[in-house]
Order: sequence, then C-alpha cells, then structure tokens
Amino acid sequence: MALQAFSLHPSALSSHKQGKANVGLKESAYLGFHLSGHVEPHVWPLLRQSKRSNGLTGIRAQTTATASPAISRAPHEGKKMLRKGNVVITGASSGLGLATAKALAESGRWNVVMACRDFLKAEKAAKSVGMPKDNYTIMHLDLASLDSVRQFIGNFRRSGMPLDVLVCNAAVYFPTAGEPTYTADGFEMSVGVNHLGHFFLARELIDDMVRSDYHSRRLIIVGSITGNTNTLAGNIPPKAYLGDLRGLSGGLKETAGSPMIDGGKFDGAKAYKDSKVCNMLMMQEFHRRFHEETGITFASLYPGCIATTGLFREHIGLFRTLFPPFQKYITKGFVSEEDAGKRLAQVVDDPSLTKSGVYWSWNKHSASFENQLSEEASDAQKARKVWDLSEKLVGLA
Ligand code: NDP
Ligand code: PMR
Repeated sequence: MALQAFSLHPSALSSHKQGKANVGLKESAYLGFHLSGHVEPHVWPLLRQSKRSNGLTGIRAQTTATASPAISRAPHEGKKMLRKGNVVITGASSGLGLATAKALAESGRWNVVMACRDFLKAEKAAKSVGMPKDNYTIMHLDLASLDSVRQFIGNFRRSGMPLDVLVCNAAVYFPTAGEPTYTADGFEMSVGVNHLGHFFLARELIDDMVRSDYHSRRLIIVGSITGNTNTLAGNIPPKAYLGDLRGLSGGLKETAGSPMIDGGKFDGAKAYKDSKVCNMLMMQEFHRRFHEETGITFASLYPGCIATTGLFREHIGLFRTLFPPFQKYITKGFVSEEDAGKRLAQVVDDPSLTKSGVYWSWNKHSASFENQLSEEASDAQKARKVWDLSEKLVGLA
C-alpha cells in the first residue's frame, strides 16, 4: 500500500537531500550555460515526430581496444563540469544496476536516480552497499505497467532535475516458466518489461535529454551476448529469433496469436533473448533517428557474464549453483557484479566512450572495445519495423 502511494505522488522521490540537489540543479540549469553540441530549442518539437534517417551507420566490427580508466579517476573536462550529472538507472535495486549506481554515486560526479519497482528494497540495497546518501534518489518505476512508466516520467519532471543520462538496465528472465505471464497492458512479461517498458520510457524521455545542458548526454540500453547468434553463447538453444514479427504485431498476447515476437510457442528463455535483440536494435534505431540532430550518445553493451545476480532467481537450484563456477573456470566469461558495474559506469561517464551507435564489450584485460552485433541484431530494416510496431503498442503512434 505504501508503495502504491509512492507511485502516485511526486513524493515518490526518496528524500535524500532532494531539495538541496534541486536547488543546485535548477540554478545551474537556469544560469544560461550552453555547451557545445547541444540542440537548440527549435529542434525539440521535431523529436516528437517519428523521423527516419536514411544515413544508416553500421555497427563496426571489433576495432582497437582502449583500456578505459577506472571510474575513480579525477573529474574530467574540468572547465565543463558545471554541476553533478543526473543519471536515471532502471532496476538499480540489485545486480548490475546497483553496482553501477554505487560506482557513479561514489565518484561524486553523479546524482543517481534509482528507478525501481520495489522502493523499500532499493532503499535497503543502497544503504547496504554504502552509497553516499547525498548522491542518490529513489523513484518508483514498474516497467510492467505503462501507467507506472507515465507516473515515473511525471514524477521525474516534477522533481525539476534535468535528465543527462538514462540507463535502461532492468530485466526479467523466466527460463523455466511453462506458461507466459503478462504485464498490466497484456504484453508477454519478458519482452513487455525488458523491451516495451524501456522503449516507452526512453522514447518519452528523449525530449528531456534534449533540454539538458550537460556536456555529454547518453542513452544506454543494456544488451547481451546471448541475443547475438554470432557468438558461442548466442548459439545455445533456444536461440534469439524475431522472425517476421507477427507475434509483436499482435501485441504479444496469446489471444491474438502468440506471446512470442516471432509468433511461435511460448519459451521463456527465448523471450528473454528476443527482448535483448530488441534492446540492441532500438539502441541503433535511436542513434539513426536522433544522434545527428541532438548530439546524444546512444550505446549498448555486454557487461560480461555476471553469473551471481538475481537475473537467475527463477532458474533451477542446480543451475544457480553450477553457473558461476562454469562461467569462472570453463568459459572464463565471468565478471563480478562490482566489475560489471564499473564497466557500465564507464559507458555512462567515460569521456573516451562518447561514440554513438556502439555495442561495447570488454576483453580479458578489461579494456573496452566496439563489438560486432549479429546479423539480426544489426538489421536496420527489422529495427525500423520493431520501432514502428512498438510505438503502436505503447500508444505513441
Ligand atoms: P538482476 O535481477 O540483479 O537485476 C534486474 C533488475 O531489474 C532488478 O533490480 C529488478 O528489480 C529490476 N526489475 C525487474 N522487473 C522490473 C520491473 N517490472 N520494473 C522495474 N524494475 C524491474 O539482474 P542483472 O543485474 O543481471 O540484470 C541487469 C541487466 O544486465 C539486464 O538488462 C540483463 O539483461 C543484463 N545482463 C545480465 C547479464 C548477467 O550475466 N547477469 C549478462 C548480460 C546482460 P527487483 O530488485 O525488484 O527484482
Ligand atoms: Mg552461457 C564463451 C562462452 C559462454 C558465455 C560467455 C556465456 C554467457 N555462455 C557461454 C557458453 C555456454 N553457455 C555453454 C557452452 C553452455 C552449454 C553448457 C551454456 C549454457 C547456458 C545456459 C543454460 N548459458 C546460459 C544459460 C542461461 O540460462 C543463461 C541465459 O541464457 O540467460 C539468458 C546463460 C548465459 N550464458 C552467458 C550469459 C551472459 C548468460 C546469461 C545472461 C544474459 O545473457 O543476459
């Protein structure tokens, strides 16, 4: 009940120095600083339109690896550091999201807005990892309900904070489910939360990012290796495959044909991998539609196999026991939550990772590099179709 109240009012913010943070942010926002690469106000209305660019920028094959500095380095671009950045991270109550929130909050350069479905869990999580309380805010967001996304957007806007970076991180995974479950709007849950909820959120908040005066605005959508069939991990059945999108066009409802994007029989593991393909496709489609005119950086990433997170909570016990040592000693793809958090924090904050349209990965020396997406996950035509269908489903078209 208490949570419900949080979701309905501007007071859905936690109170950590909110007022204090706002004063500073509002002041800086109205001081009239305008930094290079920013969009003039006349461009804002354009962003409402569903613009398509023909200048497709392909994701490049693996290129030079650049060792990225740790998040704890000295503040960069000193002259431009006018204020703390505001970064919204969805699903920051555990795993990768929490570790990223902690890394950014500890850097002192960020106010982290933890956008979480369980307010009290988020509060406990932030305290348990010792996040400096002046550097974070918690706001309620349940991606399984478009109404909740709308409320979050309203609450965020009422807070007066500019939006500088949005990280679409939250996800659910139902590998053992025999039957699909559905969001409040009737979409199959994995694609509904991981893709459609985030798509709606990001599509709406782009306008807010355009208005930000921050020197480097970024939209980051977390992807994964398992959605990429050009890798060994992506070839473990069931493989991601969106097909002709007939299930998505039916709204992912059993009654309209199928809860799966490709129109097939429900498979929880495949639905998750399909949702990750959508995440990676949408990052590139955002890039094509908005990068040139807004200067916003759009990026996705595979942070490594964080085998210990809550993502696997629905998996059988044996899997949860064997998966971490399997990834640590056999595939060597294992990464701790802390290290994965530092990687995602780099994509948020590192001045050398401003290139847009990139899917970042890290090599065994923990150096970031631009990775190559699978054929399907880089299919521009499919991306456009997923975008158009998703806009219809979330009521934006
Ligand atoms: P976790 O389960 O630890 O974190 C997922 C977060 O999403 C949790 O905070 C969870 O909230 C939140 N969440 C779930 N449903 C909703 C919802 N309806 N509304 C709002 N928030 C929600 O998993 P990870 O940290 O592993 O996953 C984070 C991201 O990393 C995901 O995008 C995942 O696909 C990606 N990833 C993970 C890998 C791994 O090996 N673990 C590898 C590659 C990518 P709550 O705490 O309330 O449950
Ligand atoms: Mg996979 C280099 C090999 C590699 C990597 C990096 C991963 C990552 N996995 C690899 C290999 C294998 N996996 C192999 C050889 C097998 C067969 C034994 C295997 C199996 C497996 C299962 C059953 N792997 C899995 C599962 C899951 O349920 C996880 C999943 O698909 O979640 C969607 C998973 C994962 N393997 C990974 C990563 C990163 C995951 C989980 C997280 C994700 O993609 O978001």
